[in-house]
Amino acid sequence: MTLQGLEKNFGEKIDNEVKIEPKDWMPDAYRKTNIRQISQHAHSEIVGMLPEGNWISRAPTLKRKAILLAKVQDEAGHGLYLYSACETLGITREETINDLHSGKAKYSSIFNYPTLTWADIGAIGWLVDGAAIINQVMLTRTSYGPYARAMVRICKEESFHQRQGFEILLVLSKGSKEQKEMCQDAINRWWWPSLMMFGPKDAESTNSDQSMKWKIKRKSNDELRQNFVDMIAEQIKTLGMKLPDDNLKWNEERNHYDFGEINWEEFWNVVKGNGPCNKQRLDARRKAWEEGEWVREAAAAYAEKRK
Ligand code: BYC
Repeated sequence: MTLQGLEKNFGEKIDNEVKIEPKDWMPDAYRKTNIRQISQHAHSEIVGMLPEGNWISRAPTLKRKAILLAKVQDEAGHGLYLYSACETLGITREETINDLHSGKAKYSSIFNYPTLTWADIGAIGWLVDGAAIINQVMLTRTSYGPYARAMVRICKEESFHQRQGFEILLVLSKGSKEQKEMCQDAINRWWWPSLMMFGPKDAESTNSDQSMKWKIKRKSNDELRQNFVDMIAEQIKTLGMKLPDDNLKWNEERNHYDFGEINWEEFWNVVKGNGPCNKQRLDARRKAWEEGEWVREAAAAYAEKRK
């Protein structure tokens, strides 16, 4: 088939909501965009294990520890589904991981902030997983088949994560004066970085237009951010806490909450590698990779022996 014919076929599949599968012809740029986004997503899942993993040994009860352990393991699983989806596009897992370690590939800005108290674990579950769900429910309908299917399972697990985070904060919000303060303080610190998870404003988003045409993305960064604000502004009422934004107000005409301006300088600073924990996070991932070499070797030798 001619290149023109292949492009026409591809375009028709996108128009008719037929998923693109690994062996289908696809434009090079479509493949590259998916590799970029899926690998960044995979990296975010495994780097995201670090701030929460930091609290496994200090969870306040055995039950809390067991729940947190399960959640952090879920994130590793999400990373695995996504690295596998990425491999179907013709890049090896090693290449993808090397790009993370060399600093070439990005991962979500949110994981470059520290977890200072137990309430941060609640705030991450509620706000960070909450933001992730809003973004990922959209991605269950993304046009690349393996990515869409990975998202279905991930979203189910994220819903549980969000509820466990909210429940941690609910308990703290009904506790002692110190616990209430801890809860409010965690919300204050995680609110704005959570809004940044959706990426730059639409006007400054370099990839959105093309990704929307290819139906990789179905909603813009600002649309998803607004959905998130509308959801959280209601949920926080149950906690009896406040979001740290004096401009947050229901807008009758728009049928949405208005909210204040994000500190974009801070966002880009973190994305460029200068956030509070960027160095610590990458160092931890590189160390884990080096120390896990014998496990990879043993697994490969075992697989070879069973052939
Ligand atoms: N942080 O053109 P734009 C989780 C980059 S993990 C860092 O709008 P796009 C969880 C962007 O990559 C949640 N960089 O980009 C895990 C681009 O740079 P490049 C992770 C960001 O791709 C453990 C540039 O800025 N979720 O759920 O159209 C525990 C311009 O942006 C960020 C995903 O990864 C950021 N926040 O849209 C708990 C979802 N935002 O690549 C929870 C999948 C933007 O051109 N990803 N950049 O050099 C997406 O949906 C999209 O990639 C984004 C950005 C909406 C994030």
